[in-house]
Amino acid sequence: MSSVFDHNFEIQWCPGCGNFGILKALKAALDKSGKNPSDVSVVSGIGQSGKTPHYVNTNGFNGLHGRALPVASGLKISNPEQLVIVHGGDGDGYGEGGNHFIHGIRRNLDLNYFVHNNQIYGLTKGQASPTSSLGTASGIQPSGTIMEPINPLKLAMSLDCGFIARGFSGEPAHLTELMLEAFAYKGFAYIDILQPCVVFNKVNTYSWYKERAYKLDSNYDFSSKASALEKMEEWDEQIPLGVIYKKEKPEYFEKASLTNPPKVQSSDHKQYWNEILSLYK
Ligand SMILES: Cc1ncc(C[n+]2csc(CCOP(=O)(O)OP(=O)(O)O)c2C)c(N)n1
Ligand code: SF4
Ligand SMILES: [Mg+2]
Repeated sequence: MSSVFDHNFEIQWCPGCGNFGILKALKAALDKSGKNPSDVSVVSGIGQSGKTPHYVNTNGFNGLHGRALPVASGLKISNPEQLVIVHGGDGDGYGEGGNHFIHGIRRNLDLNYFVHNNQIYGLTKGQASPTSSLGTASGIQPSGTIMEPINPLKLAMSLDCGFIARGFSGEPAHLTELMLEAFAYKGFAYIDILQPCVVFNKVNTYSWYKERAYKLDSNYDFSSKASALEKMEEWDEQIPLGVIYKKEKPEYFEKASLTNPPKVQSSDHKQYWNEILSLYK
């Protein structure tokens, strides 16, 4: 089915890559959101996930490795009406950009942060990433990584992130619903998306995730910190999919207006636009 969010760029991901399921879910969520392409900005860093803005017909920015969140924050502050969606990778978002993940959660702008977690550095040919399991063998660590993986959901929880979810690219319809819930959430909405890399991660495959992944049902209480922490510990035998923790909290603009309105909103910055552009001609 065609979508106004389709883009004609040739897709450079390997056949069977989990990123296709994420792209499908994203376009379906955008279609369902009722937004026009000009109302949406997709921002990324570097990596296979970083290619996402090229494949969707919205405003787009593909910047430096790990630096998507600062760009997206500036964009949102200067244009609060935009729906801003940030795509990162497990290396990009939890390694090189880990600091921005922490402070992005603290700032609590109304951003959507979707991390393509394939537990490997895909673009640079398979080095261990911050979420690679202990012992993951790679070309530069043939006998396996000796670093413990981080649990990104628990990291987000420790910072009291108000929306923490986990999706799976092998379940695009379910992922679409999670993305829509993230769009509707006022504040920093974070989804860690399990994304098989069929070339460099031969352990965490579609079938490995399918054997373990299950969807949280309507009886699950996502407002309970204790239940959320319990779910976030699940991994080796079963992996929960869905909104794991959610709570309302004041987002950036509400907090800012308690003190002073952000400068960028109160000044007529458009008058400087041509002057700034002329510097780059
Ligand atoms: C500051 C910086 N460090 C390292 C690199 C090299 N580099 C490019 S992509 C990448 C790994 C990307 O891994 P991940 O974020 O997990 O994305 P994936 O390709 O797996 O989607 C690295 C290390 C870079 N471009 N910039
Ligand atoms: S190397 Fe892995 S993550 Fe990159 S496009 Fe291929 S399958 Fe996808
Ligand atoms: Mg990766």
